[in-house]
Amino acid sequence: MAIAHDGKNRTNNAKLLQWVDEIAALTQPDRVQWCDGSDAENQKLCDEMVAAGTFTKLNQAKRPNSYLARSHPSDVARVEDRTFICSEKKEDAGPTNNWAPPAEMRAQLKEQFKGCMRGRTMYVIPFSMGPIGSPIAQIGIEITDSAYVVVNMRIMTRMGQKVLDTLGSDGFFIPCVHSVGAPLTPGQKDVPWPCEPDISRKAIVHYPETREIWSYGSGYGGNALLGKKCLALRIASAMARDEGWLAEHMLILGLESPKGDKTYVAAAFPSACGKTNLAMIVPPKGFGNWKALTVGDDIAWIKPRPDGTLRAINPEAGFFGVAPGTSYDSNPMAMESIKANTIFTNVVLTDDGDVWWEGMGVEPPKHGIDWQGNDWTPDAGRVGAHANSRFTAPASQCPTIDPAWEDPAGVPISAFIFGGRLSKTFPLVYQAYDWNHGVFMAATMGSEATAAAIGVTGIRRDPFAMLPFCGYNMASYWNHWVNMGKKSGLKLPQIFRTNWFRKDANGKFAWPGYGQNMRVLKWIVERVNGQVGAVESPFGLMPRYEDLDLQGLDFTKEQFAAITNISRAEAAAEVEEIKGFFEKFGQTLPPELEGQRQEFGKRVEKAPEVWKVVESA
Ligand code: SAT
Ligand code: MN
Repeated sequence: MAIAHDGKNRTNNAKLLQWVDEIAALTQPDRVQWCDGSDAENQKLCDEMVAAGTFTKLNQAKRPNSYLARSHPSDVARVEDRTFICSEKKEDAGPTNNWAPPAEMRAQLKEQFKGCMRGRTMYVIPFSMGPIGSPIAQIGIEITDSAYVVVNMRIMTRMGQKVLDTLGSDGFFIPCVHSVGAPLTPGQKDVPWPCEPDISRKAIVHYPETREIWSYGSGYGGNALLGKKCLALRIASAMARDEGWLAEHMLILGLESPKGDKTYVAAAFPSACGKTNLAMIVPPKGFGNWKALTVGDDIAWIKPRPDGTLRAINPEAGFFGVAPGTSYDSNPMAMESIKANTIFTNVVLTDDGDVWWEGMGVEPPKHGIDWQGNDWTPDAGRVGAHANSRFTAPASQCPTIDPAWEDPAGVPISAFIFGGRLSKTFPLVYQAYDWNHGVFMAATMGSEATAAAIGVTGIRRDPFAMLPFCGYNMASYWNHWVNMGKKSGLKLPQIFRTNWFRKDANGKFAWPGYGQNMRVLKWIVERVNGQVGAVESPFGLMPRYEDLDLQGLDFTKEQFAAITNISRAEAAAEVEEIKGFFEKFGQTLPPELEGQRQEFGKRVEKAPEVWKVVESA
């Protein structure tokens, strides 16, 4: 029986039409709907999800046009063990990715996708990662049987008819197939959050060589909104390697000096380091007339342009942010961004139809409904919002969104910043001596392994914050970065490492963090523009006390010492740990990085037992 298509006439791209027919024939949905991205289409889907119990409409006075969804309790995060990079050769996926032979994986997926959309609608979502028509943007088409995915993709990407118009009759697109993987038998009633109950059958699969994505069994953002981590990082990183650009897990921030000069930086941090907060940083009171403007909070696509600049776009159009801990103290701009037109997933529903989460900075409601749909009170002995509960909000709603955030040409990047959460050893900020030293600093970044993880020493490395997102061999990715530094005519950004999380002798954070990080950003901007001093340390170039603008902050030289002193023994342990880490990559490790490790070792050897920045000044 022919499957009814709604909106098929929206494109004449023969390849696309044929592919959609093939997927429909395989998955057997009840009907196919081509999405146009209109308000009317979105409203209809939201209304249908409210009727089905997938969505709860929030109080329209408190959160206009906003909804709450609750996931299945088993479907709350990315599934890294079920995420695969299926390159033809195993070594091309590298030691840090799950690999499976592509032919085998294709055969398995074909079985799993057979009839998997029965009883459901198959949606065809044309989307652009990046401003439509930008030379840095890419078009993807996601097929999904989840209306939740459609309405989230509409916020997170530029979606709908305009994309099909730009694609034209023979444009290139990245095909992305997604199913929640829980087909309905005739007459069976659907559940609000269908997904594959058997974890071993979930599969988030990438074919980097043929630029395809197939995702089965999960409705969670990172597994289902395929434009984000799957396309914009895993597939795009492989494209970037082949085509000479960078697809990075980075925020993009514009810093405007009181004189009106603008410097753009891109920054990568592992999770739980306050990346979204930094992307929307508000400079502290009395801090001149510096302005910080947001271009993106998660992903940057960066291309060398003919004038030698590296220009970055935010491929996304929305924020998919973690709710718990987001408050007017930690991130006021995020709070402003989610006042309306927002989808919340797995937070607490209050009795007056609003949302709440731990760390929201307001009194908990006396009673609410928790993320699992149960009655909840603050004394329940369990959290109300899931730790990975999320908001999906349009980036345009951020009060500090940069005027150039949708500039198709992108913004010029002058500095890369890499960070981690490290309680000792690592200073507040340091600058690379040169490009390869910066690549080394980024390749070895990470956060402290928690004390609870027995047997794990020191640092959980998360190179470039790309560990779960690099679509090919991590060491080859490092080599791609090294190669970028060899290209002639490029105005290479300066590279920095930061650590907001160092603790003092009493175990207290030695740096106030949050908005005060603007002081470090200012030093970075002034370094880039050659306006401020630095001294050489074993780690890199570091500010002296007088180089850091500490006006209005009561921060003594002793406190400064607590975030900048370097213990030779601790630094030497780091040199050794990196050796073990690099060994995992065998022959694929770029020799430049082992060379950098040895240089670092020599600087450490020469250092006094306790290296102090003030004495070197
Ligand atoms: O888990 S997601 O990939 O959806 C979001 C994130 O990790 O930044
Ligand atoms: Mn991320």
